[in-house]
Amino acid sequence: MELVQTSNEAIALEDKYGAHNYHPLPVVLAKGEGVYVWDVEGKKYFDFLSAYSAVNQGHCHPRIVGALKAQAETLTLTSRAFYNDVLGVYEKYMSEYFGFDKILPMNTGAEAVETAIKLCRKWAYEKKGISENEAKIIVCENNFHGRTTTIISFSNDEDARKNFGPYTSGFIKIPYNDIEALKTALSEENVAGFLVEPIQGEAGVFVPDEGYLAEANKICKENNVLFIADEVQTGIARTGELLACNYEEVNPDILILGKAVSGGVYPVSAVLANNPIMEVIKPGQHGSTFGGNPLAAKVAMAALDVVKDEKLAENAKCLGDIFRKRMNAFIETTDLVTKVRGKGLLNAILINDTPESSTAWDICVALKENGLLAKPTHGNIIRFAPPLVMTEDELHECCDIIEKTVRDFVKKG
Ligand code: IF1
Repeated sequence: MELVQTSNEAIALEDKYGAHNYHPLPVVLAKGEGVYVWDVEGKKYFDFLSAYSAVNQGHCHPRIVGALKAQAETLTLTSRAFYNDVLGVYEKYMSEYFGFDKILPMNTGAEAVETAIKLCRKWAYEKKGISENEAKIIVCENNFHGRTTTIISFSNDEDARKNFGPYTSGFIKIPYNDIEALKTALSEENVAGFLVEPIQGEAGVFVPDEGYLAEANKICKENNVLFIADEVQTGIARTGELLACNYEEVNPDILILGKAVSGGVYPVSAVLANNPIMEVIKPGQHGSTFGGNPLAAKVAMAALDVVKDEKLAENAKCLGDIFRKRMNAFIETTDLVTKVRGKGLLNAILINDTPESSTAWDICVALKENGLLAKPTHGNIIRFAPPLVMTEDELHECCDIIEKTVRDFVKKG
């Protein structure tokens, strides 16, 4: 097996042999441990992206890797053609951990979102009595729910959507954080569900008004419409609660999880619902080769034990408050950063330049030089999402790096 010796070699290989579906920051990572990653040349960085909130438990957490290794030497995949001795235990664990009757285990976040859409539609036809093929699901503008053809059908991000048609119909788009718009949409015929991110991550960490989720959930219930929470990015303690929905005591009808369910060690996602909804799925009506495999199940249980045992939600809440306090104080001293927003350790800063400018990107390159990895979301917004195992001292060190980098940064002419 060929080994990469230098970062440039790795970049050249990806450029030559890999599809160009990403534009990564120019850094080649070779090792991760906790809040740190190292590049091929051995330079150490704080990871302030956590693989888009998949590595909440820190890189290569020993308990999660230990669970992976043990199960990998025992039984990795049986398919669902047969039972195995892990899946039922995992299903019970997840149902009790998140407070639902049942789980439908999948692998990626997008697969879980697709599963939730299918579940919602089938429930609408078989329980709500909507005429077949007429079900509508309300979604929000500037959403991000994954990259399958159906999901990008209701995206308004031209990069994610253009030239991937023809598109899937059956979706109503409304502005995010707008209860009146939701009420209007709910008055339309054949509405089956409302799919929403509790905080819009990719859109730039948009935190809705206090009470938005609770009011949205309430009017959905009043209209017999399923409230579907996509907590793929906001879940698993990222925002300072186990689920962002917990801030408003919202119990979604369908909960979508992914990313940090496994601590970034293995692709694991899940859809959770109570029996009146989940029971519309009968044998042979949905599935996946790897969905709920023993390896995924053991890894996920270890990863979720870590969340509880290491009190990651409490830590995220506490460190998030410290982070925003420091950034707000810093913003008073510079005109290059205009705002910080977020909840727990899902935050973003707004750079005082146009979305089309390269300023946010250039700042991220400078942050990299100074030992901290982050990446812009859209244009002039930089997302900051470190692993939730970070200590207060490490967070202050990261804030020092961010502040120094911005202070020293001179906008390119
Ligand atoms: C990319 C960010 C994007 C998600 C929510 C479902 C999914 C995601 C709320 C799908 C995935 C990832 C995808 C990755 C970059 C990252 C991301 F917001 F997290 F930064 F793109 F918007 N629901 N988000 O955030 O989960 O199928 O990827 O497991 O596609 O570039 P997935």
